[in-house]
Amino acid sequence: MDLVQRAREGDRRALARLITVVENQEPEAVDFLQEMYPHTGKAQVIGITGPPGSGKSTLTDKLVKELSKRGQKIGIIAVDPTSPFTGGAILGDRVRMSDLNLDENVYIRSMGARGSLGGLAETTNDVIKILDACDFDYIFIETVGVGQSEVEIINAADTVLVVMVPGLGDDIQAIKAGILEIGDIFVVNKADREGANKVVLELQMMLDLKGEKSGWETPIFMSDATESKGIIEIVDGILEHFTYLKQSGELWTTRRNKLEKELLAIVSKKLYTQMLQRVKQEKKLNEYLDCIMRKETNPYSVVELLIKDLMPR
Ligand SMILES: Nc1nc2c(ncn2[C@@H]2O[C@H](COP(=O)(O)OP(=O)(O)OP(=O)(O)O)[C@@H](O)[C@H]2O)c(=O)[nH]1
Ligand SMILES: [Mg+2]
Repeated sequence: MDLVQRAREGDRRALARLITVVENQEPEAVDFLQEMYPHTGKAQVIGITGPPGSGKSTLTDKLVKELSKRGQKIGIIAVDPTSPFTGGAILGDRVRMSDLNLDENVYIRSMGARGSLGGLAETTNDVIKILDACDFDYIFIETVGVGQSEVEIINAADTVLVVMVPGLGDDIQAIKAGILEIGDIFVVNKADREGANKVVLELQMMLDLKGEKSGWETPIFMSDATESKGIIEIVDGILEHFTYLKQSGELWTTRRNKLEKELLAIVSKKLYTQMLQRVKQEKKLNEYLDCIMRKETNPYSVVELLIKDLMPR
């Protein structure tokens, strides 16, 4: 039996190996992804984002436990775009989620930025597909929401949950408007701390100001993740959002838009690699280089020549 079949039948070691093959973009990766593709599309992908230390991991841990209790299968992808290694934050996540490792309904995978950040977003997407094809019902992605690549990663989600906390500073306006745009669900965590109600009110005001552009009324929940308070309501909210997406047809249109971007990204990567390969094999390349060195021509003219030679009529 091949790796994909074994992983789909619940073999965790096969699953881990499969993810590694895809992460490292080993030659078999494309074959595996092709084989899995027909089995994708069923899972709800949930992105969890918010400021560092707001309780994303603690909250994810509790939400996942509740879903597992309901008999669901859950995959968790912990992304750390800032760390080229599996550094401190991820280690912390591992510790906090350690008892989830023993839950047979749950699979946890950490990903650090080994290559480019764009590459991280790309492989995250592929890892989502693998988990989806292996019949995980829910896939959680946790990332600190600041830079471009984090936004890209979070774009892979059907439902984006933004975690806020009291005491981020007096001015909640300081929070980038971007986060207001991407959130489908807001959670004010650390509600045991002073100022949680104020954050809820301010968020509500900002959401009202923004106005709803779809039929989904963005809810704001409060939680004390360490004490497991408010968890059931948030889980129900997450499920409700997926139902909304399916019933309104929004799931189809947004996934189709994402597919278009993904397809174009694959095409451009492939074209780029192939064209560059051909440039490198160009017999006249050395000759051109010498000519440029002797100032008989310049890089800009040579680029034009190279591209002209490569482009099929
Ligand atoms: N008082 C209180 N503390 C909390 C709550 N939720 C999480 N914490 C604590 O806040 C700290 C950070 O929690 P994490 O879950 O690691 O936060 P995070 O957002 O995943 O952090 P990074 O991944 O490092 O950005 C930990 O010490 C938690 O125990 C809460 O509801 N109330
Ligand atoms: Mg975390």
